[in-house]
Amino acid sequence: MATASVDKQSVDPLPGPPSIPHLSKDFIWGVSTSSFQIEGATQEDGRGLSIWDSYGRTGQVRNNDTGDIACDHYHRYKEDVALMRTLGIQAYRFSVAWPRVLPNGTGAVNEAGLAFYDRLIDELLASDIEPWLCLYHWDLPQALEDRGGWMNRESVAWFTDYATLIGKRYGRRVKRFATFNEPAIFSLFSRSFGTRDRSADDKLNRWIHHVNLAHGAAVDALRAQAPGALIGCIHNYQPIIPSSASEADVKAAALVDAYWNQAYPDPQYLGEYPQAIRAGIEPHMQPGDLARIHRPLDWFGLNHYSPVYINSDPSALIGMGWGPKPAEIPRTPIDWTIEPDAFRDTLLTVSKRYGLPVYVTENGYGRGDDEKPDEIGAVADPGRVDFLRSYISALDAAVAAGADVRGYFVWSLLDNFEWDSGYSVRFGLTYIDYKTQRRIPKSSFKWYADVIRLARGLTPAA
Ligand code: GCO
Repeated sequence: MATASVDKQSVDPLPGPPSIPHLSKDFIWGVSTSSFQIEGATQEDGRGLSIWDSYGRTGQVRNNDTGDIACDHYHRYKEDVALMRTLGIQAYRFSVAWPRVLPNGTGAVNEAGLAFYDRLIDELLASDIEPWLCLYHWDLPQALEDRGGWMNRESVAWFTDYATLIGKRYGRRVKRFATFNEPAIFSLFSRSFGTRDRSADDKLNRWIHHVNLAHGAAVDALRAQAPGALIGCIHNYQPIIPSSASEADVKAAALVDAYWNQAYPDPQYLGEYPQAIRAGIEPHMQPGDLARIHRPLDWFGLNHYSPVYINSDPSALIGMGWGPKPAEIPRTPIDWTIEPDAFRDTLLTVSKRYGLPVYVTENGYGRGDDEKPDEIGAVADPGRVDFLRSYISALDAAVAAGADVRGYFVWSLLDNFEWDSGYSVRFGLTYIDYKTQRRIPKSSFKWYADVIRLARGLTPAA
């Protein structure tokens, strides 16, 4: 039986840098965050409610955690940008909270909300860090959910207005935009993925199509407002592995692959839905829709953690269940398998399939509540360092084998609100003491700073 690896709290010497002879000097190193997971200030300066504010009040998030304070980044963004400067990153990926700038999702604009992102963007630019702005990292305005959310085709128009506002306001200073973060994940999971409600399948198809249309329309809106901007979408693309060689498991895995990995990037980048889901999408398709979705893009964003093991469950949504993971594969403390070779293969797959420069917009290592400062106040996380080291080396191997990968962003700069797990799971290079909001860079922070300096031909910090 494999057991979850547990970090020692001692201050062992850090492992050396990864082997990256194939990465060019202008490879982009960064970190990623998202609005709801770090900002807090959910009831300040006119912000409207998001679906995650509502969900947090249903008792379904571990420990009843909410995003009300989170990392208090709304007030501490300067300190957080200073951390980024110390890291030496070239780019910072963040998202805008739609309900902060449009409290009702459409209509009246909240100037105070827009001004927050002005301050953040200006601080980044003054620090020589390129802002990478993602429009949607899951915090849909509750007011729009009340009107049917992504199930309503009007969502395409709502998202277009929002994209226009963002492009107009920030397009002179921001040159990198992503439309959505992991559309497959928020679709599958919020449409009861893995539950027994097969009747939800058609709703899922309708929802997917609307989000794809919203993506295409937002690309056009951003291009109109921010000429010369480089635009992409961010996908959570992982190998989907059948738990056994049985025909039913293999079939279930193939269908999950179509939904999880291809339902979004295929129409967005290639102009067609994967064969396996075409019939399901068809009833929601109107003439010209594929061309509306398939707008020219500049890059592909890949979020990758580990493969997904699937077996068949005919009664569940899209006929899948979570299959057992092979016992011999090592796991992170939150039980995600550590498989850097799968990362290398995925980079090769998406680079070849979509034919655009790939940026790894998320990769990282989660650990539970037992990650805390030791008696001298340091947070040693050798498990995270080993993980990042092996994944960055795998990235180099993918480049050596022909993948066009131009950047890598660690998830995440800070420990933060990890969706259903609340604050009980920590992904940061920086430890957050939620009682005091004190930020403590972990040993992985220093290690990553050294990796970046070495990669750029600079000497490591003392
Ligand atoms: C996702 C999101 C992040 C998560 C991270 C760790 O992939 O689910 O983009 O918001 O926090 O991936 O689970």
